[in-house]
Amino acid sequence: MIYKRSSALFSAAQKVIPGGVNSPVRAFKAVGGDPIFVKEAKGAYLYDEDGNRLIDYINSWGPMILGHAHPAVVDAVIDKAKKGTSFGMPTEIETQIAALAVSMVPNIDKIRFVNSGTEACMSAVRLARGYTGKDKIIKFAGCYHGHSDSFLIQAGSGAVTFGSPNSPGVTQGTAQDTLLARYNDIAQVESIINSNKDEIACIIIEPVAGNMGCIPPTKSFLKGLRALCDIHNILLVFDEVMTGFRLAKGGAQELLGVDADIVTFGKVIGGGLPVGAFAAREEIMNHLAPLGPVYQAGTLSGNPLAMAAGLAMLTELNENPNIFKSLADKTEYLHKGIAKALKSHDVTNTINRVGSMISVHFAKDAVVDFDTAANGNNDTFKKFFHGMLDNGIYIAPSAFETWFITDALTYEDLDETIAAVYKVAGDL
Ligand code: HOZ
Repeated sequence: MIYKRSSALFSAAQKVIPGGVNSPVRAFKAVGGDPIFVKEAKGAYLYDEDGNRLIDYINSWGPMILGHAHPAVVDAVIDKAKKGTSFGMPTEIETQIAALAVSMVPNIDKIRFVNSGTEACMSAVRLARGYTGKDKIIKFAGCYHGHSDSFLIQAGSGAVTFGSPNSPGVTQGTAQDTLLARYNDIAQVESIINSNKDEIACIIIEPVAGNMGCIPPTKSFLKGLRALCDIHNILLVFDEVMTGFRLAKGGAQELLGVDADIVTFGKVIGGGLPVGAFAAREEIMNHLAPLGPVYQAGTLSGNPLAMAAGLAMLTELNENPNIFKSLADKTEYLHKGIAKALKSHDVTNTINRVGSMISVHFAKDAVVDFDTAANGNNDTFKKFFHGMLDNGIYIAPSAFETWFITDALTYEDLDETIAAVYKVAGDL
């Protein structure tokens, strides 16, 4: 494929934007080459600035669960835009989407909208600290909860891809309040809690990890966390930025049958516009200003265009609950096809999948935490990435990311993807 115009646009971008991108994960630094500039997208396909059509497995890193430019979402945004784009005053649609979200997700009575998953997680931790009166938090190596200071400690996603899991600029004082544990290792979490008695406000976790590639929790791990939180008066925060409204109507809480105290959202909840949210039981949420003392705010929070997109998206999902099963079926089909194709060429791999999230780890052993994810062969990943791209398939340009399946993908698209893996596997 030819990427002449993309490369020219990238050169121009680098002169005025650091690294030419507004979020590091978009750069191709981990795989080599220049990032591809998108012209437009529709359904399961991206169309780049050079006129190539690509089957999209990033889907804006998760939000486009119905495919790009879904008519219900686009129409809702256009309609709203004609009536004004921001007021900094309450609007009825905020209550409509809040009521719908609260009805779909277990264990939440109230929800507050913000502008990104980063803001949602940052605010959730402040709320947990304000509610419990404790300072420390536990996070897991390889989990990524956005780029706010408390979370850039052994962070996944772009932070690990670009070699700054502990970013400069995060003060020692902030870092010391974030305690680090291994994903899927309940004994280690228990020992950290015992060494920090009555100091831990919350445990924050991606209930299905998606920022070190996809890593499912073991059956007992999340239940073990719930039990420890109950015993030690710690709040369990599920970062459902990726899993929310994707794995089930009620997200990972519903799919995995474990209750969280605070849940954060991003991606799908905004239908592709900048939306995040955090939610909890009433007694916790009432600690937020203006009702309570924990301050959190935003001029563009609950923005009418963003709320219109989110409401249209959640309405579609709510009215078509079979969609989650259909997405999972497509993902399983893809999993089986890719596994067969890689096996046909004896390529070492481990494929992890939960619902409509899937990752191919080029690792020999089970991938259950950050260390086992990092054991994957990055050279193989690079070749795989570029081979797939040459065959019109766009996956994330890093081994530490998840593929997101969209409802717009047909079984023909999946077959085209699997056929590409057969072609590429011979060169891995
Ligand atoms: N969680 C997303 C990637 N894993 C974030 C995307 C971004 O940082 O741009």
